[in-house]
Amino acid sequence: MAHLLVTGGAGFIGSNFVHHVVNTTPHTVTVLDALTYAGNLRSLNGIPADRLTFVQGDISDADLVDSLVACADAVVHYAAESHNDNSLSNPAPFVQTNVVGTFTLLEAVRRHKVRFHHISTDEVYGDLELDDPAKFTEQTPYRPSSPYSSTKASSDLLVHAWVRSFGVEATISNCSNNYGPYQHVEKFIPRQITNLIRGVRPRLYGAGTNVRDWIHAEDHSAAVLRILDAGRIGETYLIGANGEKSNIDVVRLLLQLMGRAEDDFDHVADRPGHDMRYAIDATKLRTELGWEPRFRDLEAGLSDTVDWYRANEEWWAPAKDATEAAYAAKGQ
Ligand code: NAD
Ligand code: TDX
Repeated sequence: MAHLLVTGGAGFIGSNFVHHVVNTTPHTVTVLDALTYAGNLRSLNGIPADRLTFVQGDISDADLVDSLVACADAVVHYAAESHNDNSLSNPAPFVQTNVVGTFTLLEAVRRHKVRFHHISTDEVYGDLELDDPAKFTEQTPYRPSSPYSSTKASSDLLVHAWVRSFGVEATISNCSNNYGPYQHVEKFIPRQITNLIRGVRPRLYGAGTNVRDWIHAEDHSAAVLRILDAGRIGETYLIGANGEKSNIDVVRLLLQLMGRAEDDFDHVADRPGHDMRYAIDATKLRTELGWEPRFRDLEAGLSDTVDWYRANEEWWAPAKDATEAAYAAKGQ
């Protein structure tokens, strides 16, 4: 049994990870989360009090971080500003949280010699052409496009440097696009599902031919736990489940699952600098650590996700109007 410090554990993927840890291991967890607009304490409902301690605070608060890291056996670092669109309108919090916050955590794990796992994204590798047979591997050069992905790339480079220069015991994972319960309504899939629940047409950026490589958050969590247990220090592992699909096909699938005509959506203004395609080759994770995804059928996974948003309107409704007002102001 171990005690994990999970940063960003009130966010989408962090909260899924905390549920996964509590359900599948004897570990106890402290969540450190600033509860920004993206954090939601209700995402941790149902977790027994003897397994979870919640601390509201900022990962850039060096004294607070030091005191929490001192009591942990391992840190799993999810906290970030995570939305590309927000990083285009206001990049400052992305630099602060994603770069300075990660630096603050690295200094604490260095002082206390605590195992560190850094959660990152496939977006650090830039994008691929639609007709390129290649996928991202651990050897793909960094080429981030947006303020968001460039700050995530910066944080990855800090982790590598702290491993090599100071002997910090860290691993990194770069995962593709996640879907599942507890995802904020600003993101593509929950935005369209909650629009459809409210009778509003889905909004597709540009032509909608951009491809994302979808993985269920539960599969991401299992992979992270596996890397924490058996990953080699200093190594990067790519996480993906062969879930490539164009945005327009995802929207058509959601329309079909929710009983609407498949052309019942609108094209809106494209995202500036919009990455065309992401695709992960997860061979290293599969062969070295024996991880395999459980959710292999995107349609079934999306159907479960639609059911979750239908059953949990009180979770997402408070954020919906403000999120849509901000999109409307940008013509999206
Ligand atoms: P999210 O926006 O849903 O959650 C982020 C959480 O971090 C929120 O609870 C927020 O309150 C917290 N937070 C933000 N700033 C903080 C700060 N300064 N101090 C403490 N807490 C702070 O994000 P997500 O989609 O769950 O992403 C989690 C991590 O996974 C991020 O590091 C992201 O880069 C990475 N990732 C996400 C995806 C994806 O598809 N969403 C894919 C690959 C990697
Ligand atoms: O309304 C929309 N319409 C639309 O067409 C929204 C919100 C998005 N899109 C498009 C843009 C992208 O091509 O859908 C795709 C997915 O968009 P997002 O959900 O914003 O995700 P993305 O930009 O791909 O980044 C996500 O995956 C990688 C996460 O938000 C990141 O945190 C993660 O690192």
